Amino acid sequence: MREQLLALKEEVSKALGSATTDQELDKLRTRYLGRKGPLTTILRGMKDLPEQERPVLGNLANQIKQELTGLLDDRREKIRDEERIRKLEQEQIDISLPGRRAARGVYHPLTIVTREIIAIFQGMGFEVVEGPEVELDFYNFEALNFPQDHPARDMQDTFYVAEDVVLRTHTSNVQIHTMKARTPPFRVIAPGKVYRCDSDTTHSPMFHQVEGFLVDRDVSFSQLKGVLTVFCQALFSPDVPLRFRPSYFPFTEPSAEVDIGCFLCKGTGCRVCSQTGWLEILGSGMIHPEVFRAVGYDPDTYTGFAFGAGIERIAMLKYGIDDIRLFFENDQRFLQQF
Ligand code: 2NM
Repeated sequence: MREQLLALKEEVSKALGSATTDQELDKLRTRYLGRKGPLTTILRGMKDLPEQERPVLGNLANQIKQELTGLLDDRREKIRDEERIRKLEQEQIDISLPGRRAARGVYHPLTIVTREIIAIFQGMGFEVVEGPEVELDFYNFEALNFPQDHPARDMQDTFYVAEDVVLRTHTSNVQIHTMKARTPPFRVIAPGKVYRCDSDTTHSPMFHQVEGFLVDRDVSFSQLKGVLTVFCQALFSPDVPLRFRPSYFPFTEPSAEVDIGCFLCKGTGCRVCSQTGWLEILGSGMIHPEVFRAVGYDPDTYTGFAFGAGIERIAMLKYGIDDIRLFFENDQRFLQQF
């Protein structure tokens, strides 16, 4: 039995040495040290031994069982260490590899155009002022000399929030706030979001405008022409053809729209300029005396001019974009082009 035990120890030690996985070790444990294994059988056979041999062999058997259990645990530990090292080596990070470049953002075309417009007017001494997009009827219509029954006030054209609260339909509300809060002279531009019930390839229910105005004593129409001429030349080109065409707005008198020569057909007439050879860029005029009265200014003391332009329209003309909705879909293939 002693030889049997020693041979078993030898056999198991060898088998353990060649095991390479946790699962193999589990199998060996069941096979040799389990309830149906040879060691258990030997230990069970102890009772048939002569009395004086029992303690010695019993001791040996228990000692071998302990040794083998220890060996098994050591082997398991070693396999796990090796596995861990193998994994660490496999997962090693090559810090010499070039990194993946972070995607670089670009400015939205409307941001580019808005900033360009702002910079041009800042160059002529205008300051930027912002105002609320949710506005009282007074600031959006009443103070701007829109009659009670003006079609722009129609629910078909204006988003109403309440009976006398609207989403502003132009940024002229900023002019009213500014005039009420300050004393002339001043020159201000108001860029921002505006809202109208309208939606097709050239109209969006939310779009952007920049309006500007200048108030002082003895402001003349030729000063309006000078400022808007400088603006158009800076925005488009120094030799862009310009035309001031009589128009009508409730808040200005006289009023004029500013056209530039169509840069696509050079004035001969095409689809973009509807065969006129001209593109409408700005609305403008001398501030109406009624607007001054509404903000508490004496129209015999103060004079001024104002103007407004749609930023999407200018961006569409500048970049040759034919659908306004492209600005608001945020398709990277579109946005990355500017
Ligand atoms: C335009 C065209 C013409 C305008 C007028 C005023 C105010 F408040 F001073 F009367 N603000 N903006 C104006 C004038 C706006 O946009 C097409």
